[in-house]
Amino acid sequence: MLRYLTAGESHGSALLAILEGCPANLALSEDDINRDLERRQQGYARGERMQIEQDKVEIVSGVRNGKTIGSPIGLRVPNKSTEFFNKPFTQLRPGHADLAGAIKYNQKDVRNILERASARETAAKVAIGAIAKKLMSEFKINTFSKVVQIAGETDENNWKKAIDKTREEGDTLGGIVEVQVTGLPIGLGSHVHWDRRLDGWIAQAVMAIPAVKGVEIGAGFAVSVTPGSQLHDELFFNKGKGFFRKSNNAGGIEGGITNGEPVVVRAAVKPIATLKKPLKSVDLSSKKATEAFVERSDVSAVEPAAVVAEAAVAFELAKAFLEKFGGDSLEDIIASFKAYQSRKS
Ligand code: EPS
Repeated sequence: MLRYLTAGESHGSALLAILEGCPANLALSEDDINRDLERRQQGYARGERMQIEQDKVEIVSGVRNGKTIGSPIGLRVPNKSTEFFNKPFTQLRPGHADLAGAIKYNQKDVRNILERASARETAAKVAIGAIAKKLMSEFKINTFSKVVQIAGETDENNWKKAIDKTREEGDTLGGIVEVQVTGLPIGLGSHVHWDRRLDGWIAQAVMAIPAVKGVEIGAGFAVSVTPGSQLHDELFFNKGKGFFRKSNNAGGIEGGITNGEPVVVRAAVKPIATLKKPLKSVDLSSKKATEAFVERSDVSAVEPAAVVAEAAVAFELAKAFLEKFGGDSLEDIIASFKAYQSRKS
């Protein structure tokens, strides 16, 4: 089974990730991963931290002579900015993990919660997702993402204006991102049991990205107001194409299984909780009214969230792909995939 763990604090020495279950003989370089790390750092609403960091991965294990060898792949992304690591604070930030985390883990210094709750962790997730994407690209399965809107603005020029204004005001903004995966075979995931449904895996993975408050697949919440006659994607068949549809309201998944259409996932991302113009709050130590803690932050996490959601979805699809066609080497998987393709139609 494909699985991963991440470790590391936002201002600690580095972020770490281990990917276990990746087959042998996949060509993999640090550049394959660095491309996505660089994309995650981009964004008009990014703040000062991204001027400091230049995220670059070190592949510590699992790759030899440019190819995976089947052993766990260890990754390390060093942090350049570590100066806040020893700066304690107690003025809880509404919207962040501060209060719940400090109570749960019995911490007097909220820094012990902030450091791991920070969306900096998503650099490790993106590194893992880049490997999942590389594996799937061997089978012509490709993953894309985009920003759908920021603060309700669907036009890039308009959302940039909104970001400028919001930066001035010391406020933050949310929005919606979309991920699409093309080239998928019919048959990833399963209808037979709740914890094998692929839409369930995707929803969990995307909802677990910091700041995500809603996940939609295909028509999403619009299914509640669309009659069945307009919602369900009618089936067609011809010899060249095989089975096909003229619409994709199901978002590529029916009965928890890929149906051969692109998988389409959207996520609603809330505004970042650290505001330059702080909200009313309470001090964890004195219990007195205070303003929330202010630290350097971005105006919006929506642009990087698109790249992070892409990684999260790619990982879940690679996991489902290996469950269906899995083998210890890339050659075994290619043989299994070809055999399945040849009996499909
Ligand atoms: C982030 C690094 C962080 C923030 C942001 C994400 O750096 P710093 O806290 O040093 O400015 O820019 O953190 C959050 C959005 C958050 O919720 O904590 C990154 O690398 O993406």
